[in-house]
Amino acid sequence: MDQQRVHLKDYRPYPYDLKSIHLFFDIEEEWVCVEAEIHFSLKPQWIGVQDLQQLGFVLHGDSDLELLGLELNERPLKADEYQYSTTTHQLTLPYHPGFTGSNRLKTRVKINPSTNKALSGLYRSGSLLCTQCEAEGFRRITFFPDRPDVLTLFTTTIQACKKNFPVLLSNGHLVSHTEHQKRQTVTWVDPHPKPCYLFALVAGPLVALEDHFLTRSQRLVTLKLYLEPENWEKAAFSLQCLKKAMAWDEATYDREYDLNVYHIVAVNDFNSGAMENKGLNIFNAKYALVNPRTATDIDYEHVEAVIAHEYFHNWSGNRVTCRDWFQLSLKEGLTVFREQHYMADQSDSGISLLDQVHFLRSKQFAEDNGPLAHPVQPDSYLEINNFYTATVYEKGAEIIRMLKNLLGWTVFKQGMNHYFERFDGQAVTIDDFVNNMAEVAGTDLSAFMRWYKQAGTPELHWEETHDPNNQTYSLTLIQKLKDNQLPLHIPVKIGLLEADTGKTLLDSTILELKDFEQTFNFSGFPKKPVLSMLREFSAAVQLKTKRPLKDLLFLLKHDTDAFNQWEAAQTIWRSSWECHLLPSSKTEDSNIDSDLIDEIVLSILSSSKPNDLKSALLQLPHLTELLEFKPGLDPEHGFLALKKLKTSTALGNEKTWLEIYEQLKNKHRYYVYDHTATADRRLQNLCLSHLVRTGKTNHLQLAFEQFKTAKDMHNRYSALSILCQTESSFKQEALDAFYDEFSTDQLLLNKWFSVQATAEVESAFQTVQTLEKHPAFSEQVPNQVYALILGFASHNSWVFHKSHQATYPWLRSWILKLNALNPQIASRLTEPFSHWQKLPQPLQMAMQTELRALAAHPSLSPNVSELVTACLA
Ligand code: HT7
Ligand code: ZN
Repeated sequence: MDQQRVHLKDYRPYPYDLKSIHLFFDIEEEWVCVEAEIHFSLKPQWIGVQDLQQLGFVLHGDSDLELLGLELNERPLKADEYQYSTTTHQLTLPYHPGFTGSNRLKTRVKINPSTNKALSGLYRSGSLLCTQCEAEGFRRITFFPDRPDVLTLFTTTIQACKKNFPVLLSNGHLVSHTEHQKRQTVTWVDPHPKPCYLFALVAGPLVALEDHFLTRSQRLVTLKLYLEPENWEKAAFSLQCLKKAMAWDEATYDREYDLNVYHIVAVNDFNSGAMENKGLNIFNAKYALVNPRTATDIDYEHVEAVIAHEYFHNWSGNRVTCRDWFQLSLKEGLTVFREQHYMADQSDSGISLLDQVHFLRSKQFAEDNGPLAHPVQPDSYLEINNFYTATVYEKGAEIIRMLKNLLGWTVFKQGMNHYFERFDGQAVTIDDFVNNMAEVAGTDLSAFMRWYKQAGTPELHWEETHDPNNQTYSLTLIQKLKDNQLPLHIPVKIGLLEADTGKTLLDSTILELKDFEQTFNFSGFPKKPVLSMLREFSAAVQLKTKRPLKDLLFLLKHDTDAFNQWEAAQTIWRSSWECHLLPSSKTEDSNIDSDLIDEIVLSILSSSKPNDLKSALLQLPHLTELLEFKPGLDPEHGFLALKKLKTSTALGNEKTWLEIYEQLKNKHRYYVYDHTATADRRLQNLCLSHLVRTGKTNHLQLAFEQFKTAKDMHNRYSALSILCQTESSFKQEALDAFYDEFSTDQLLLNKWFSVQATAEVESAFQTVQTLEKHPAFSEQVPNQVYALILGFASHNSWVFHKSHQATYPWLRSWILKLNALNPQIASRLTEPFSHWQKLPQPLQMAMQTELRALAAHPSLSPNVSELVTACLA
């Protein structure tokens, strides 16, 4: 089917009010019959407008719906009383004067969840049936106006065999449960009007862990995490996180939960991370199920963040929702921001900001700088599922953080409260959000609004002058944007330090850059101070002005701002990598020799900084990030230079790495997920990875020992992944042992695939090709495809490009395989081909060949087609 492009400018309000929908699901083994009873009437404001004849009652559907019956106000409709388009799958009831009153449309359709491999709509995951309706999955369940601005009250009745489907869930409160012979029937009522993308249903053999939360207005909420019985021991942490997030949202944003129940279900087959369906979140098991035996610190952190994220959506997304999908960042950017705010509040080391900036720069900046760049609010799309991007999510969150920086927390919070109260129960726009903030703050945010509309990462340059006679320091800030773009409103937080001592001369101050160029003057500076720039990464910009090495070393040592320390360290690592890249040419920073690097490493390790900050400062950039800085560089050269840097860093401080490793190794007797313990483990394993990079057998032995003796998965998996970066015999032994012990655990099996796919060793591609035929691997399980196929193509740049003659066609064949099965996953797999402009020849040409071959494919899904077309444009 030729899917039509959707344009923001074409938005028209929906002419009908939907008072309610009552859904009846009759679940059988091979099919599900869905009956929907919709109460509708023409909105009063449409009565009297001229083209009433064009105001048919339009419902979306899908090719997989088998229409069994259609009744309007109890009367079956004849074939000529409605229109059904076999291309758009829309069902239209032509306008009738009776539509101004109250009407009841009843539809009956049959669907088959077992053949639904796209995992959108109602589908089977093992022995469970579950739904995913965002963005446009509800139309695969029943005919309905599947657009976020159509809100209605949902009642859901489900009937199924008790034995196969002992648990039957939907949104809201359970109001009835009856049993008849082998079948049972339940009815759920959701008292809050919602768009259909928030509808959910789950049926199957699940067990539940239960807890309670008392809201600040004394409402007792029952919390339940439903999971398959074999995962029972992985449930507790998520509920703890949920309670913490609920309390935090009350304390920080005055947001209280609004139902008597909050249900979460963990499923194995899921296209993304989790879904915020009202009162019934559905989670990819990876983001809900952890325990020390099976999960790493990163897994725990992800669970904490995703549980909070989905919970926060209850207000930012569910109570106040989006008018149309062009407003996606209204809920996603805002909710990522709230999640990041929450995560930052969990510890005081500031490390979560560094992880956040690292992710933004490596993922979103790259996206913004390539053929898939798009504004946070795009003007048009072909397939909305392609817009669940780092730009909409992460840049969207950065925009909110900038707004907070500009307004200050107190005013920002007033604005948020006003937004939630004013728009409660409505479907609104990003403009509504920003205008509301401007109104509350009494300020003009029109230039700020451009952040949403202009694609690309702004460049920030600066020039400084010092006049000792007048004792003034002047800073000129310059923003550079794409051609024809208008200047953005950018909050630039700076500090000034005394050059001799590092003492603070000017505390953190926000400079508001609104023009292309602005100069800010500071008086009372007899000597030139050292600038601490863009503190806390106060704006999502690329810092372009190069700093001399002496400034970087100064900031690393003296700046109190963690971002500036980290930025200085990253710049030093990059320069050092460049020196290894061009050993003979004299660069400005050719004095970054290995002795200096060793000194820097030693000074960080022996400083009093917290262990997580030490680890972040000492983390060498990944090859993919470095390649972004050097367009046209052969990845092979980049890889070899990085390898030299890694080896010299490892050897230069071998004794210290070992000492710290030994100190930390036995520091924690039991696994606890807390700030100190995770920081210690981060540094411990960083030391281990350096030790193993020396190539010495005794250090390999250490890693193997850690693998064998660690009681928790974090240290176990860290050792395994370190070993996998080598060709030692320990590697295979460890991999085999891991498989033998954990192959029955879906999540650990994914780790086993991923650790091999991402290992930067010559044999990685052959290994991946062997693993894709492994009996435990299934292309129908998104987590496995992400772990093995995307793990290799997007996180193993060296081998992926090195063996391009084989790997590029291989990726194309995977995209096509998934294209037929699950187009959302297929489009995710296309992403590695979007970086071709950064590559040298002949890699560029080879990637273009694959993109053209994809474009020529006769049955390409809109998902893949949209990305391929953009890449080739
Ligand atoms: N709001 C959710 C988005 C989502 C999704 C989108 C497309 C296809 C499948 C999906 N599953 C979940 C998740 C979130 O951001 O909270
Ligand atoms: Zn979200």
